[in-house]
Amino acid sequence: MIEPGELGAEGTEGGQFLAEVLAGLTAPRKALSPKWLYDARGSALYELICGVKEYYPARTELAILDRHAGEMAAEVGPRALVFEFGSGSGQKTERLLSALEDPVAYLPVDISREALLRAAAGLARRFPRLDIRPVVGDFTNGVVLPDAGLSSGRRLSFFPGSTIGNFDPADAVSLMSRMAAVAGAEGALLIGVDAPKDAATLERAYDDAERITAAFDLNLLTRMNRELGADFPLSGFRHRALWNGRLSRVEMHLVSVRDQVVHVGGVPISFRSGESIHTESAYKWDMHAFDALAALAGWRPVRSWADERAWFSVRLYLAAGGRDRGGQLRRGGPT
Ligand code: AVI
Repeated sequence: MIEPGELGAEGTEGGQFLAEVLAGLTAPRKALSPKWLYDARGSALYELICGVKEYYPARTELAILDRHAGEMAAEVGPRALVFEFGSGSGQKTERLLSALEDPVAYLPVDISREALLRAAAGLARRFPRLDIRPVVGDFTNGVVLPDAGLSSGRRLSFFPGSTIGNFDPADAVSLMSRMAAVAGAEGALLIGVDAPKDAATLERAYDDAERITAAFDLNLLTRMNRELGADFPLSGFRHRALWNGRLSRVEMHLVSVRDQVVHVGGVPISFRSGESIHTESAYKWDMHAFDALAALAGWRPVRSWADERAWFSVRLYLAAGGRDRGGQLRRGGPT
């Protein structure tokens, strides 16, 4: 098995978790980055969420890939170098790699070492001739890929799962700009984007009846207790999902059920009853608005594939100013 590379000090978790938690919980509106939801148990719970009936994004995107991966691969061309920020379960990557013509390498980057190794091992069994170079690190903080010595066709940034929705718009532009820099002049971006829909469907998707999403959210308290010596009582908080139509996002919150004081790293943090920690936003993007967002990051739309209800789309962009497969400069909008 491939040993994963590590990012430098900038990318290690170390004291960064404590520093971010203290900053987030002493702010006027308590909030934490959703990236901390993904320890080993959090990653495993997220995989379970992808199977619950209320959580439509995962299966809808997989169906789009099943149906259209061949067309996506034809647009990307042969000998692609695929990099993926966040490695997920590898299921969607498997669909893409199977369709691509003679891909040269796959470089997944993930903050969770366990999830990264599991996904990379599965893909290595499935694609024994593919050069797989996993990197443990925080792609929200800057990443240099270990791609020395690799010559390839297009560099393709694969970002499925509507994970882009977990970034505020300005951060989403920064992240897609970073992808554009890594992908280079002939680069491509294939990205999963979830669209706005009725509030009830969205809130159920993030608060399923089996309470798996609640366990995923509450696991952040368990993680802080274990890794930071915090003393959050699990019974003192409940999970809540709400659709914020004004900002076009579903928000996850851990709501304090009473007035209480919790300690993190010896620092007392007071909660009023009903006060919450905002643990995740999942922005739902109108497709035209998303194309405009991607343009700010240097990407021009080429083509997109959606389900019948247009609930979710997988969108292909090329580096603005780059060339299409026929060697011609492309200026048009999406087909
Ligand atoms: C990883 N990400 C795209 C998921 C989402 O839909 O925002 C995380 C998630 N949170 C709750 N359910 C799923």
